[in-house]
Amino acid sequence: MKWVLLALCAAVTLAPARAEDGYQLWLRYRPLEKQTLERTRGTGLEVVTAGHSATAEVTRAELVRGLEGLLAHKVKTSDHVGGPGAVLFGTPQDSPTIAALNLPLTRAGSDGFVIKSAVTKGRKLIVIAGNTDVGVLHGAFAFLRLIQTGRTLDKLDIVESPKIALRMIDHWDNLDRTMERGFSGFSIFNWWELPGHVDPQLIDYARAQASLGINAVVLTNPSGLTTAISLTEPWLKKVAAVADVLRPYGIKVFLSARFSCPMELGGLKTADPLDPNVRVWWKAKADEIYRIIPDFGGFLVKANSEGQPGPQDYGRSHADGANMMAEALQPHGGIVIWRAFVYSPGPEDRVKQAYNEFKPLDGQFAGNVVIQVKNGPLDFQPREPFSPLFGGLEKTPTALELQQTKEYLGFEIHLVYLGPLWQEVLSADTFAKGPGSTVARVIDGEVFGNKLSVIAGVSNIGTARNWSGSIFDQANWYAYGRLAWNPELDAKTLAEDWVRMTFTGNPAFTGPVVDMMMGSRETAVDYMTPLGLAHQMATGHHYGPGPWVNDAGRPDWNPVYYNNAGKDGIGFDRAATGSNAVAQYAPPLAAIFSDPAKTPEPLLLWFHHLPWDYRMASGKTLWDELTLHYARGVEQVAVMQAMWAKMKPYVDAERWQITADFLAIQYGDAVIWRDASIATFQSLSGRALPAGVPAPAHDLEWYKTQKLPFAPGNPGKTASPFRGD
Ligand code: BDP
Repeated sequence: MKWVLLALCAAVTLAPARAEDGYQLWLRYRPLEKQTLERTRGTGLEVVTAGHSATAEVTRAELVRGLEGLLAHKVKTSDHVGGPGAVLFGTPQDSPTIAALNLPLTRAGSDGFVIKSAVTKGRKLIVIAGNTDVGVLHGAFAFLRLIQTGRTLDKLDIVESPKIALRMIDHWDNLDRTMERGFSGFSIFNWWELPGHVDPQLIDYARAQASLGINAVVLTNPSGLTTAISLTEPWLKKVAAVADVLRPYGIKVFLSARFSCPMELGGLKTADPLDPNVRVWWKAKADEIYRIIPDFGGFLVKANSEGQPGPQDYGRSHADGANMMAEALQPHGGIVIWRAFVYSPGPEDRVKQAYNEFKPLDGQFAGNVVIQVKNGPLDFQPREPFSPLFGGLEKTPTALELQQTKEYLGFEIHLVYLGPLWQEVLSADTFAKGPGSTVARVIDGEVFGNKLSVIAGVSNIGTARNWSGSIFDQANWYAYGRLAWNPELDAKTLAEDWVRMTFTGNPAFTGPVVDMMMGSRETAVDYMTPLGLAHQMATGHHYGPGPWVNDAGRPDWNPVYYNNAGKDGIGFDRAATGSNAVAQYAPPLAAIFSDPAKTPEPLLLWFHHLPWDYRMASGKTLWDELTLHYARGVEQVAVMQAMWAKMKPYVDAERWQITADFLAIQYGDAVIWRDASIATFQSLSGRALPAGVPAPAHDLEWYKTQKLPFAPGNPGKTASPFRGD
């Protein structure tokens, strides 16, 4: 017995404390592969700084941790350069050595950095400098990334500054720690224990965010009743404890603000923004917040959308509401981020509503208000055109809202790398001020000369050990952060960097895996909503298909409303013959989108209702093309599975397995998407399937009666974090 016990103990101690489970994200800092290690010999022997701020401390800790891990040697720390091979970091204010180097720091701004190979007193060193400690921290992470991705470290000469001032992550986290549309466990903000205890995971959270240059987070869900409580004093103290952890990493906190707070918290009879008592209430609330959190960022507001209270309840406009809050925050330097995600039942094409409500208010918003617009005019679909509010609002800064949590793209299960989707939006040309007025240049303030520039990503972060629910969803967090820093970066380069840092630099792995990632979004579009179809997800849960769903309670905004399929054809007519949504775009684009022959095929059915026999560019009929897209989507998931099977030797067991399991589920789901969609549309078109498209496994009636995995439930939307209830 004794021996058995001893043997068991030995087995336990021999086993690694934790296998690779994804917790370390892209900051694993595993030793470099041998050849690369050779190239870095003599670098990073000591980490030197004269700075003593909290930010300088975390920068030093990160550099030591990163260099020791990657270069597999001990790293000394010091406040002066003691020998060759040092990494010196800091600001010119703190370090005379850095000041003497005359670095091009003006180009680094307040958040950016310079990384430069230099020689002082005959010693070679690498300098990471910035105008602020936070800029230096960003530089330190960028430097570690250079090493992690195998770049050469000779003759470094890099100057970077972010193109967008506020690079935010929006948490849709409820105060009970459930997450709206969250698929990665519970909220990492443990409000119950705060402020008495701060979970150390928050430090790793801050490190990960800072490694991307994220500098603002909204901690609370803009939807939902609980947000009023978050503006009470006890809660603000909890928020202050989170802010204290994030501050050294250069991250400010924001909160969602419920418009009716003056009634719910202040006992007022109204929340009318023009009522003097309401204005006084908000001012007092802002003063209180800033007493507790002096560097508070401001409010995110969802008003008069999906049942949320707002100024229209009192016959006032979005501008009246936003400006009232802006007035309260303004003396403290805070801003209001007002969401443009609004729609209400009515005969108007839903995708036109946000533009219709906000365009007439352009010019009426206070200087510290930003209008936050989802990338497309509908709702985070696998594909939709960019929202015409980008380019449409000329006197009001627009913030771009992207969604990392894959509400409409298979939750945490389906492997979909969103880099290409975001790049498509950012590089889309609004033509607002002639060609080249891309969405990226609109939101960074260039096109209209806006002072405020904001980008926001709806978080996919939760308590899941791997943070995002799946390993590959970490890539969406990563790519978002890098694009927020520089919206002109290339999605493929970002995928390559992420793969190298997260797994390995072995080209036998990186090549196929990056290819898989790059194709994965189009694959999902193919099996879910090809050729410009949108919102074919069953009402409510947004996971599986329901192209036939036309539930009586909601006569619009359901899959049938969007596909508009009938015996005559399929698609939503948004040209002048239909809803004329095309007219919300600049004339050159409106002309393209008005004509089916000119509309890019990936957006064809978004803008046009066309007969099943419409001739596509390929010469095939629309029906044949549509069904071939569905079939191709499924085939591509099989290709992804086969490729991943071959990658087993290069990946640790745990991370390989979860990905393989999820791909297998994705395959089954893709088959259901294809078959349910084809069964639905075939019942209307009456056409035969082209060669290469398998007949659906069941008839339409069967799909209609299935409960799982695509039952109308509401995971993530309701209080339950569990799928399918
Ligand atoms: C939709 C989600 C819903 C959100 C809403 C929003 O389905 O849960 O509350 O967006 O952005 O995509 O406010």
